[in-house]
Amino acid sequence: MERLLDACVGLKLLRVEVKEEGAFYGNTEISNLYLAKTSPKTQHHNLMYYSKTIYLCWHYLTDAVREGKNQYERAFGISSKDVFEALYRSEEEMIKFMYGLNEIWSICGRDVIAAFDLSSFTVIYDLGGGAGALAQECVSMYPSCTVTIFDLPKVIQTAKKYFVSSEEHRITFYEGDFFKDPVPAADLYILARILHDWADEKCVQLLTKVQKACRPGGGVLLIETLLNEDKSGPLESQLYSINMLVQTEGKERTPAEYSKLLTAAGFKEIGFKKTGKLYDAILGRK
Ligand code: SAM
Ligand code: ASE
Repeated sequence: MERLLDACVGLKLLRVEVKEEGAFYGNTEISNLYLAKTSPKTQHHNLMYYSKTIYLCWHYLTDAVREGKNQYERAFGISSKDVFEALYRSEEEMIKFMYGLNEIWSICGRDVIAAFDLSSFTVIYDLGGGAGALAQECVSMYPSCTVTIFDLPKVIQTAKKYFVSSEEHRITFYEGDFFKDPVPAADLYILARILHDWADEKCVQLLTKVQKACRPGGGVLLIETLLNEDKSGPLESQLYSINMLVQTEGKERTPAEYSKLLTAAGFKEIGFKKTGKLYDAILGRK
């Protein structure tokens, strides 16, 4: 126990005070903020997801590099072709994924929603909006908008049951598959951590559908972690890109790569905003 506690001091997760009676350990400020389960900025579920699911896929990194594909089959014995069928292999796994992904927005949700002035958009769809933390950020920042969370039926049902309060009248839900079903008309479509799940071809397919459904004067807001143009960094984005390799069909991209996808789908006036945190914002106009 002493060695474990001392290593945690080395990691700056704990602090130690050595007295005559013995060593006294306590949380550091950063542990109280991000690790304590009850903190409003807790990353507990996110880290548990890394430890229990993602870590197992990274174990097969050499295979992932050789084959250029995700490692669900080796890590979990799942041979499903569909990425989200594998990610949602049980209801429990789906809920853990949704909790984990939602938590980061308590740290950088405000930054990505405030990166561009979105006040002219009233009807907003959050495609693949999951547990709804960004939708909540949006309605609290822009008083005249409504946000519809568009996601797979079982995700929407879970979002309603565990995540979004029914008191929040400016958030509504839409059950669908954004590759197969029609996308309703709106002023703005938010796609947060959607394109990084998919290969270029599927991204253009989805963006083209969104561009066609988009009202005149409307746009699309991508929220992703941006790589430097020469891919020399940032380290977090490079590592997240490997995460996408071992877990999905996608990758993290540079501004030029996102421009190319948006342009191919017919979007114009593409703008980029680096937030200084993990996730950045990209706006394209119809
Ligand atoms: N936007 C959320 C965020 O950034 O926290 C969630 C991002 S998560 C990586 C991808 C989301 O896309 C999941 O909620 C997933 O259920 C949804 N999704 C995946 N395939 C989909 C499809 N074919 N139709 C609709 N939603 C889909
Ligand atoms: C995906 C995002 C993730 C698909 C699988 C994933 C993440 C982990 N596994 O689109 C990222 C979650 N982590 C953070 C810090 O946001």
